Amino acid sequence: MNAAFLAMAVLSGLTCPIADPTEKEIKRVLLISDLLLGKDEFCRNYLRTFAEKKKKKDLKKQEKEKVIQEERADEWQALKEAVIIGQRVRATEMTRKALETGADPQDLISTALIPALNKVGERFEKKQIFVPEMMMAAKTMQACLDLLQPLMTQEETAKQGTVVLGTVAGDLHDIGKNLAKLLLESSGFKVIDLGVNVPASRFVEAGLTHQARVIGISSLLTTGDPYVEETVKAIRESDLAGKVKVVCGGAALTSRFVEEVCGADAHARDAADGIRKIRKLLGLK
Ligand code: B1M
Repeated sequence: MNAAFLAMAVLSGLTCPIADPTEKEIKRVLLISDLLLGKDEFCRNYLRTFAEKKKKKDLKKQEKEKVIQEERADEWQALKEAVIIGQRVRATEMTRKALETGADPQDLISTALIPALNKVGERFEKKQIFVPEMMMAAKTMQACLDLLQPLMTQEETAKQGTVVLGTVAGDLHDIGKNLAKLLLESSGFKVIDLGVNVPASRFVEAGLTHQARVIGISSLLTTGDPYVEETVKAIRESDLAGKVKVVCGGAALTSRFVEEVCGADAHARDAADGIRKIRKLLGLK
């Protein structure tokens, strides 16, 4: 009522009201009344006031986002440390909490989980930790990935074709392969997972049985290089020749070795790079 009365009073010639300046509604009415009566040249007062308001609101929002990001960075750092030292229960609880507060599973993997295992690898190389600790870290990482999997796998897979995936003979590492599987499935591929320590003949057999469009080979050990070469050769010399694309990934491999020495179609630097290259090789968008 005060605001409506004030507007009418301004219309009747009031130029200097005595009113409560902290009342937002009163301030708004005065600004708008001046504007509508042509007393606010080029609407300057009106525009300045609302621009300032918007600026303050944006600033508040930015500050809030910064606090959330800082809190998240702290939480993810703690998660990374829990994976490094193999605290499975703590790490899975943290992952669950991060998901509840809106974290993106893909971000969690690339910002916290993978860097954690890289750190474990560094410590192992420097002989600061040994195989049992490395195993505890790997199991912790896998338990976290198990929580993320249902959120990343598409209901309707196989639209883009079938990928046969496995870790080469002699190699028992499977976290990277499992991650590649997860991403492939979430990108609409059907994945036939052959597991670890897979001989060349099984890759060929599965490729034929499942009419695969792609065979993905994972290899983490430098001692696995001859097996990668052997597997690609076996595929090229089988009935799959010309029908299937071969993509290799894993810490032990380089583009030069994979593409020039082994003759595979592509080297995947990481799981996302693998998807990009598979799409390109298959001519998919
Ligand atoms: Co092992 N290990 N390990 N290990 N291990 C490495 C690989 C090592 C580099 C550690 C080091 O010394 N710094 C080293 C290899 C050195 C070398 O050969 N040059 C090593 C060694 C020596 C060993 C043992 C021999 C140790 C021993 O017993 N003395 C032994 C080997 C056993 C065997 O396989 N026969 C061994 C055992 C183990 C554990 C069992 C304890 C455990 C594995 C558990 C498991 O996988 N279930 C383990 C772990 C955890 C590691 C490290 C620390 C981490 C590996 C990992 O999971 N990385 C690793 C050090 C390191 O890599 N920094 C190490 C995270 C994963 C997400 O990355 O696998 O590279 P990655 O996968 C990526 C990409 O490469 C790509 O996408 C993934 C996601 O981005 N990718 C693909 C992988 N495959 C793909 C397939 C595709 C596409 C993309 O197809 C389409």
